Amino acid sequence: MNPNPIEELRKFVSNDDFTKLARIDNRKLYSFVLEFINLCNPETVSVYDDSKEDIERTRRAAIENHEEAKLAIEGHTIHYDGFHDQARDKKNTKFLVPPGTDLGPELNSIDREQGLAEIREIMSNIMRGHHLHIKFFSLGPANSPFSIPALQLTDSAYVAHSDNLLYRQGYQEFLKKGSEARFFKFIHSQGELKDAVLGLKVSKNIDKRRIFIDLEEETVYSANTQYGGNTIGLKKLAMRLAINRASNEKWLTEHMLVMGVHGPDNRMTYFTGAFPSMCGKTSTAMIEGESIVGDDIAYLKNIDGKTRAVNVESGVFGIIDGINPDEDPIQWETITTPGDVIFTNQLVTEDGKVYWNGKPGKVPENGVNHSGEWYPGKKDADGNEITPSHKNARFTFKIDTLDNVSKEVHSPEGVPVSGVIYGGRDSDTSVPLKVAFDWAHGIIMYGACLESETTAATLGKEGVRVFTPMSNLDFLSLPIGKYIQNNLDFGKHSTQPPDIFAVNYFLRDKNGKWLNLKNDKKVWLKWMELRVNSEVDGIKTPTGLIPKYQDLKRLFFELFKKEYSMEDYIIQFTIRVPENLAKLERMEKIFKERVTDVPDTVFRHIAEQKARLEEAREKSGDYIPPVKF
Ligand code: SPV
Ligand code: MN
Repeated sequence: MNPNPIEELRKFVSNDDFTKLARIDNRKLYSFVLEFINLCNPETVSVYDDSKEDIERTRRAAIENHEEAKLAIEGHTIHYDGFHDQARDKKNTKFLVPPGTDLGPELNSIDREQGLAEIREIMSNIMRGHHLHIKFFSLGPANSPFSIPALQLTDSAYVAHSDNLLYRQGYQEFLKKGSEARFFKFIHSQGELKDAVLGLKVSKNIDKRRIFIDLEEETVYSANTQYGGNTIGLKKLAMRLAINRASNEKWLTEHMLVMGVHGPDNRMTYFTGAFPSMCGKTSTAMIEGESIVGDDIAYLKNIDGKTRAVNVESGVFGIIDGINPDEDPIQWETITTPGDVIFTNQLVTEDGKVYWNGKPGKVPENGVNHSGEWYPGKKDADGNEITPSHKNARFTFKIDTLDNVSKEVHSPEGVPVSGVIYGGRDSDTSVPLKVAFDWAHGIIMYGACLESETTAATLGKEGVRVFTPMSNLDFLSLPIGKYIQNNLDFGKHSTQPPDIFAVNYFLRDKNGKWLNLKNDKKVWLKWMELRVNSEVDGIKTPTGLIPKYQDLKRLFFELFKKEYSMEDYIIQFTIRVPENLAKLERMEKIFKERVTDVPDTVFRHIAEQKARLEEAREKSGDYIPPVKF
């Protein structure tokens, strides 16, 4: 270690920036920054504090550095990721594990020394000719027992700009905490660049794309990529570090929305909800009429016996596909009015307008997108049609710009959690809505046994049913069995653990027809709100309690003036015994073969659910309508 790292840093930065660094009393920070300046060899370096000027400086840099181009609407910009860099790269995302550590077969890992050598070689001189941005953030609200300080080093002004929209500034937190700060560290480089459209540049050496996570040092390395899920340190990279830290400290880091649902007489009830990517998490969190606290990542703690949650973020990196003013009025408003919004991987026409798949209006005849010059019918090298925008094309904006943001969004104490929701993409098994018998039943049957069909949010084939406990498998940094045990234990430390619900927005009939409309989830949320306040009963089925027809009928009418028919209720809420049994078989096999340290109660709950289903089948057959229970 350099004996005097702060003095050494003087050579690389302006006087002002030097002062910013030196005011933070943290030698570990100086050493980290110096180490990576020496390794990556940037041409210039800037240090940013929380000031408006510095935030504006980053925004300008993204445009001047050809990482974002201005669009017709004031404040809007477009950024492109390379054609093969449009989603999280699971294959090249690895944990660096010391000898003797085994994260289990489902988690991707590499020997720590070997991984460090590989990433150091890739990152050696990687920032030659680039500008390095050094930025300070807080994961979670400032001055909060939940929050974690984080340091981001990146040579991408787009990443830095995204960080500014998505996270709370943390320079003041670093000043305050000084040498006590236990901060996460992120080091990212786009690597060598090549020309794309609109004068923008994209990462060239995709074969050398790596995201390596060092739990021991709480550091994540990301190289030769631009896509936000691979690069924005505080997002999914920090989430993996936080899951590990939470496990050591007995709290939870979850892939969850946080929202307030309005009940009768101005009652506000808070829920968290875990859904895999592209399965309705953001659209649930932003639903009209309710209050959004967060849409992607939550920290949950039991404080004085009460479960509370914060949104780790302060912005939204949301999917744009299909967004329209009728079904998504709140998001539509934000992305069509002037303000600080980054669009990624949409079609841009000559007049500087963006077009995305499913946007109302005519599909433009031409324009540019992530594939270059675009025209209708354009195909990729495998003969697949390239749509105007990528399915995983996104927008980024500050959460405060939403009309329905909760007033608790920055509350340092977080919000009290009354219900936890699990949801996946399931075309044929689970009913649209049910509530667990108790915490352990919910954690195991709805959380740990969650399956979902793959989407464009990760590279690879879509529509394949995969196991994703708590919608969190992509981000787990500890053995799955231990993570499930942590969740089971968490409920024991709450004097009144939240009720656990499962929703399924993707159920289809035998002919493949969707059984629900996108906005039916509004009804499900209202029912959950009543349920946690003991104002509606459920019907006991082998897989949990389901709503009564009368209650849903009333809610559909109150919300939409719609007559919800008994026929619809029956087809949606019929318990599909063969599919449920098949799922339990799959789960048993997965837990036996692919998961280590599975708590015994998991097998017990599976066996009990199986027995309940078999007994019901004896009595009422394979497909059991709710009226039979
Ligand atoms: C997700 O895929 O779950 C996202 C976007 O929220 S990403 O940043 O890619 O993780
Ligand atoms: Mn997510």
